[in-house]
Amino acid sequence: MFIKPSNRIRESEITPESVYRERRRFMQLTLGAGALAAASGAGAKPGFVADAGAAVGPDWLKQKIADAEPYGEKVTDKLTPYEHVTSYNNFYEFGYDKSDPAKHSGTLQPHPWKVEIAGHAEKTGAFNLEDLLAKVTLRERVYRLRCVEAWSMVIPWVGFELGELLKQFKPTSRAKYVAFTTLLDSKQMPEQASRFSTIDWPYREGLRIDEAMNPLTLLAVGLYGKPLPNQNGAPLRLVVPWKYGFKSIKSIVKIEFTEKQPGTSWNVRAPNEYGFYANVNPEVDHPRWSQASERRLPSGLFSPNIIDTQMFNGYADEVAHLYKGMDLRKHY
Ligand SMILES: Nc1nc2c(c(=O)[nH]1)N[C@H]1C(S)=C(S)[C@@H](COP(=O)(O)O)O[C@H]1N2
Ligand SMILES: [Mo]
Repeated sequence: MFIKPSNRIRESEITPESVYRERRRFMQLTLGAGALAAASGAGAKPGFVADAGAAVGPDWLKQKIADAEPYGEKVTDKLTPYEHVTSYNNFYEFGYDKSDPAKHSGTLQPHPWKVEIAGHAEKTGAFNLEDLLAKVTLRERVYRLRCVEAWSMVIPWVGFELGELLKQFKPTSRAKYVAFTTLLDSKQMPEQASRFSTIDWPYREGLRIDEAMNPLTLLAVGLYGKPLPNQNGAPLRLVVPWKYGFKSIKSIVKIEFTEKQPGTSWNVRAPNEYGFYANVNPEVDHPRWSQASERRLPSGLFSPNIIDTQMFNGYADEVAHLYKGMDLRKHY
């Protein structure tokens, strides 16, 4: 199928500076696509895992993602190249090394996909991904992603505001939190069958309802203008850019409105190390390492690219009000 290029910028909105940035961004997108082609073709670079099956999806989804227009964030950070975003991952359902998800996630079958909406809402049920996406606006949004392990990336996601979806189900006044669950299926996610697993599967995450409704909170279906590769959480994953990466749960099959704070995988496993809130905070260290700085990828032995970590990962203007009066040392 022919995927028509989208009209990514309106003439009326542009200034010379934004024209430049837009063009540069578009070139980066094109480079990303080139890297993908190289990786899946015969001439894949040695040392780079050819992510077989990465960024494939049905035509309707490819078209929708290609048509998504930029939201227009003022993120000036350099984008992390596609091959790093898709080969350096945390997705423990496929193994514990950063390279495992790209190598082993070919067993995941992201299409077709259903998501169950449950709990305290007027409307609940199981919905096809395609039907859910028919009612939302996809945008490209460039966000920093800061892992609790003190590395970070800058990723051009394609997704929609979680709040836009949640409102359609009319949550009741008892809906104080939103809980998310990843697929549970050891045939598709082999590490779930391992006797040495550190996590009680399925992977779970949660947000307070006001965090879930914040316009920054995204459900992503793509990156670099293409459907999400399996290793990045195909076909649907959360992105909460002011929180540590483990909150951004992948391959979601269930979204539930709850009255009580839900259990979340890392918090349940090591509550003294990983909090429910997990807001990026350079002043509150992890018990075993500092959170004051981070390694921005790509980073190498001779150019480690260490930068200061920002409060709320640089999104304080948008989200600090959510935590007014809270002790962020206690609620880490
Ligand atoms: N289901 C699931 N979601 C997950 C994880 C995981 O192991 N399983 N890892 C988390 C962590 S620790 C991070 S840093 C991000 C990494 O996302 P990325 O690989 O797309 O960069 O995914 C998060 N979502
Ligand atoms: Mo992480």
